[in-house]
Amino acid sequence: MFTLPDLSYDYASLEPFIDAETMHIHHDKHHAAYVKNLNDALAGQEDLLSMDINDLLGNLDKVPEEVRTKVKNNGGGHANHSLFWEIMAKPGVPAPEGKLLTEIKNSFGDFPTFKEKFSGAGLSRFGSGWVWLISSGGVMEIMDTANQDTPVSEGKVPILALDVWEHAYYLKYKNMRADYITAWWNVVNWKKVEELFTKGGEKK
Ligand code: MN3
Repeated sequence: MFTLPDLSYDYASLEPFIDAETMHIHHDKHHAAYVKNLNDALAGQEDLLSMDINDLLGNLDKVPEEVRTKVKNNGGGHANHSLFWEIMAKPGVPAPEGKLLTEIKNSFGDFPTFKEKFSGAGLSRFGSGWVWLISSGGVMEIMDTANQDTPVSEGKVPILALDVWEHAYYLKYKNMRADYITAWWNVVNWKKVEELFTKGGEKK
């Protein structure tokens, strides 16, 4: 069985940038529903239910065809949100430094340019989806995906994730996705991003 992870901070911790009510609905309703639907789709298939979610998404060919789309969508929703909660924290985490900053500079020129490109990808993503900073074996790229599609399915290592579904921001920001993205940078947990970079995304 897949389970909904608790947040490692209070629902109100990301205020004023992301409001507590949005966090409650997003985590307790949306993410919980992805977990429930994923478990329902795989009911009785203990071998699949006991897999690591990222391994499952990287091996969708093991999933019976009749539930594959459901597993891709809801499993993606589970994995994507699990990462999203972790790469956010109470405002005030210092900007990246060290190897992570060096790699961002090597890949995008400088830190402000990286932020601009990442934000731009979030703004231009049509409809629902995600923006990612990928770092696989030292190669950094920004990508965006539709719906709950995840770069993990392509064997890539995401180290930063931004949810641009309307449910992530509509209560507070209405249709102003740009304002949400600008605010979101204040709650990025660069410590966690650095950890993910060091663990799987660093140049070998
Ligand atoms: Mn979401």
